[in-house]
Parts: sequence; C-alpha cells; structure tokens
Amino acid sequence: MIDLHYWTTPNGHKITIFLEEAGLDYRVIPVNISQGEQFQPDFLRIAPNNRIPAIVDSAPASGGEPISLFESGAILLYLADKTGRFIPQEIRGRNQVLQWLFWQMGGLGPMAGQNHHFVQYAPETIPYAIDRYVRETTRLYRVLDGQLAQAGDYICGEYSIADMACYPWIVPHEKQRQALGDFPALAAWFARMAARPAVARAYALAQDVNRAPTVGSERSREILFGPRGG
Ligand SMILES: N[C@@H](CCC(=O)N[C@@H](CS)C(=O)NCC(=O)O)C(=O)O
Repeated sequence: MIDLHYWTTPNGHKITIFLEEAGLDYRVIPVNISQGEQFQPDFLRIAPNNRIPAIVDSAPASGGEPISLFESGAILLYLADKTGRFIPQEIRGRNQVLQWLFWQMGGLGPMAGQNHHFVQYAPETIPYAIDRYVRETTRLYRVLDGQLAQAGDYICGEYSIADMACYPWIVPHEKQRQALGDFPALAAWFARMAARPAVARAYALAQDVNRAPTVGSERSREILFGPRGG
C-alpha cells in the first residue's frame, strides 16, 4: 500500500496519474495547502520541504522498512523502478526519459509556477515579471512541441513518466497565456493525454478531494506566499 500525501495541484496530479496508470493500491491523504497543513509536524517528517506530493510505500520492492519520498520527479522515478513500467529498461531510452523528466522538474514546472504566481496571484501587477515568465513558458512550450513533432505520440516515443510530469503543467495553458493552437504537436499530445482513462480518473479523483481554488482567500495567500510560505 502506498500513502499519497496529496493536494489538487499540478505536482499532485503527476502522482495520481502514475498510480492510476499502474493500478497500484494507494490511499490519498489530503494535505490542504490552503489551510497550512503542509506545515504539520507529521507531514514535515516525510516532506521537510513543506510541499506536496510525498509518498510512503509500506511494501518496498526490497522489503524492509517503509520508504518515504518527497519531490514529484523522485517519486515518479521510484514508482517507475518499483513497477518496471513507464520508463525503458535499456540505457538510451531510460536516459531519454530522465532527461525530459529533469527538464520538466527544472524548467517547465518552476517557470510555469512563476507564471501562475505573477499572472494570477501577485497582489500587484508587475509587467516585467509577467512578460518574463509568460515568454519563458512560451519558449518551453516551443521546445516541447519540437520534441513531440519528432518523437511521435509521446515525449520519448513510448508513454512514460516524462509525459505524466509534463501534462499537469500544460492543463492550465490558458491561464498561462499560451495558445495551444500555436503548438500543433503539443496540442495533439495534449488531446491524447486527456483521452487516457487513467488521466481522466486522476482528475476525477481531484474533484472528489477538493473543488475550491487553492489560492482563493486572503488567508491562503498569507499561508502560501507570506513569510512562512514564500
Ligand atoms: N519540486 C516540488 C514542488 C512541489 C510544490 O511546489 N508543491 C506545491 C503544490 S504544486 C505545494 O505543496 N505548495 C505548498 C506551499 O507552497 O506551501 C515537486 O515537484 O514535488
């Protein structure tokens, strides 16, 4: 059994997509980051960075003590290795997937995250920051579009954890001020991903956990962006 410490945000969706695709037994433990639950001592013992997602696997492949992990990229890789699925076993394919996984973790996620912050959440309009992150998001979409145009149906040819990592960050493309029509291969991939039953189940599960915007109230802004959150 895997305990998934989760909230209904892009980094959380990555892991529910994997778990639904693989059909692993898991239990969702909601961590309402709008309410500050990411700062609870029990959660911090698992995820000292006070961010979701995190997992605790009580039945690791090697046996022994439960394994706990935070950071969505590390979790995807762990689950892919545990199941032997969604990452090729041979060295070239494996490293191709790792390359795009790291690209998402170091590029698309953080840049789109700043885009969300300055376009949607910042208390003041800062045109320089908005332009900077919207442009950088556009550049990253172009890179992904180019990769998909030559790779085929999925980012690394076969469906993999690289797709699971990227998709949730493309879902809010309108809010990121991106027009998917400008990126034909990306748009086709996006539709292909959305049509996967496991992806649909992951997003349906999110609706069961929470329907409210994560950044809604003044209190949630203070928790997420105030001195303790950052
Ligand atoms: N690099 C981390 C980022 C995780 C992250 O930023 N999680 C957000 C939700 S998508 C969060 O928990 N935020 C809580 C907060 O800012 O206090 C990962 O990929 O797991």
